[in-house]
Amino acid sequence: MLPPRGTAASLAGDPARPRLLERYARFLPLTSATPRLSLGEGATPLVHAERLGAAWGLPNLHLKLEGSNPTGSFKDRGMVLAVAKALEAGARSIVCASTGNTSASAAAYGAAAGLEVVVVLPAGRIAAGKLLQAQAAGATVLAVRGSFDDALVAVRALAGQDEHPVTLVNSVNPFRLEGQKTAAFEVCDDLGGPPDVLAIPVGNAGNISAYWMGFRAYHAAGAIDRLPRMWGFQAAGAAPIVLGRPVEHPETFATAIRIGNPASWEKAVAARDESGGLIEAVTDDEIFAAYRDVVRHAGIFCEPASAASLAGVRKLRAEGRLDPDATVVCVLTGHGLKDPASGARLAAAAPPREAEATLAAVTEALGWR
Ligand code: AN7
Repeated sequence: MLPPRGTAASLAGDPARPRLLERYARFLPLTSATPRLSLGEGATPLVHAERLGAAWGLPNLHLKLEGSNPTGSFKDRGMVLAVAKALEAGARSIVCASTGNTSASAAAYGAAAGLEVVVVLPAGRIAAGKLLQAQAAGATVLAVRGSFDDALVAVRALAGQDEHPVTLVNSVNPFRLEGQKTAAFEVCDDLGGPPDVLAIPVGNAGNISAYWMGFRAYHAAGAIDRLPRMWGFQAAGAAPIVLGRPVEHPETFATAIRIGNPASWEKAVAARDESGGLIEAVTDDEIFAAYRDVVRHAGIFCEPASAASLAGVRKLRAEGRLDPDATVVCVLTGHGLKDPASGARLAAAAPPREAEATLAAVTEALGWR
């Protein structure tokens, strides 16, 4: 027998790895009635990518590995809080639109909390691993004919009706950004201060807004004495903020950021302007090259959208717009295993060689003799 709805998963007490909600409790809107839900999100690695950085002329290049979260993306930081607050409010159902990762995260945290989960996805445009995650966790998957932007309009309406109360857990839910801002705290804690540049992919524009909230909160609390510049990167075929107008038919192989009308548009522009930063576009070819090179030269397999942050930093460094001594953190937002079809494009360059299982045949196949 399953325990009743609302009994949430939590971490066994390892003081070296506190729950995200407890580690940063003083910065989060928690009450004594908020369940301390956890699947082990947060405390993700910050890796100094020395070989990749040296190749790009950036010796202080660091990668924030958000693919190390429980469902393989940064979405878990915000989802844990959004679902905990939904439980606190007595919700029974949650719903989201998604390009894939939000739905995977909502499905997992909703399952742990015993909630009904409905995910609305643009049909045929979700990376295979993400779709499978939502299905495996028992979410109701609704594939709509349209874009992510169309799906978001639909779920906002669904969450606004009274007949079947349902909590919206897209990033228009304020608890999502509150949870996601914890990544900025971790970056500062691990570096011993803020980076000079925080580079991040931009889709619905929630994450860049959340990081900026986090840096400002840490600054206001005296935990850091200056603020980083926020550098956001959109895919060239889905770059509404760069163009200054919505894109009706966004297109990029980085499906996570195939978004034409971001919900957090104004917040992202404010993060850019208040930090003295920028939001620019990178082409699919530039994204693919970074996606390939970060796994080849840093051993980190991220998903294509994540590599937009790297592609942008590489391009701006090559254009002489980034000081070589700068401390740069690129946020790698999701794990490479989520998108096997894109991974197959990397694998195609290195097909397996076949050989009999003998020393002679194996050395021959390797070309070692
Ligand atoms: C890997 O899952 O929008 O700018 O519905 O999955 O905060 O939207 C995902 C976005 C970057 C962009 N990297 O972040 C969704 C969704 C990855 C992502 C982004 C997403 P936002």
